[in-house]
Amino acid sequence: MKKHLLFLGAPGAGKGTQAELLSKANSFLHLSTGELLRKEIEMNSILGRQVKDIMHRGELVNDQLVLKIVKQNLDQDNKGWILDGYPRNLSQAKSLNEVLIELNQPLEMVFYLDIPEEVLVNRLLLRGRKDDIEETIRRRVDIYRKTTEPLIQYFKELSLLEYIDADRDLKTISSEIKRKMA
Ligand code: B4P
Repeated sequence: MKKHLLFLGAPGAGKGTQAELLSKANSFLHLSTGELLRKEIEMNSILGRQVKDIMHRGELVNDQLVLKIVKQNLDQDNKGWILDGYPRNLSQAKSLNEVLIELNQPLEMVFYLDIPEEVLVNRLLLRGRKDDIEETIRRRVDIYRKTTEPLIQYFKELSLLEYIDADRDLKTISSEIKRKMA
């Protein structure tokens, strides 16, 4: 079974939802950069204060800050891990590669969760998190198209990419993911 996994997809594609199910079932570390950054905001830490406005605008947080969080969390003796929401651009993908070489834990599979834009906008409006207002959602999608989407080709060329139709119910999607990583 593959145990070093990554979830890629637009905001609202269900990366967090699927990564949580899978990490619980296998006792893997679920490393969601979005979740870790939101915790820093809740705690009103120095980092939280630095990223609060950026996240509320739907923009990407500085690469160095995110890399620090990833390193702190991956540098542990984990049974396996699932990266959710990281990397989000080519520079983050290259930094990740260097970290994983250092840890001797190569990435084994990337699940690309594909979803039409109108479906994700509706999902996020329904969820109603602080950054789930229409203007911010459109901004997040725009940044995703420009900076994150090129990673699909990047991971395809590394023969790591697995395509998932994410416009289906949760159970159908998670069964397909389990089958592919088995
Ligand atoms: P994230 O926390 O990563 O959140 P996301 O992309 O909005 O959502 P995700 O795809 O995980 O959707 P979810 O499962 O929750 O990022 C938030 C912000 O953090 C970014 O905008 C950025 O500012 C910052 N950030 C994070 N990582 C960064 C990085 N590496 N670099 C720089 N900045 C970074 O699902 C959404 C909703 O859909 C939920 O309500 C869920 O219940 C529902 N849903 C899921 N699957 C469904 C299904 N199959 N059917 C119906 N509903 C479904």
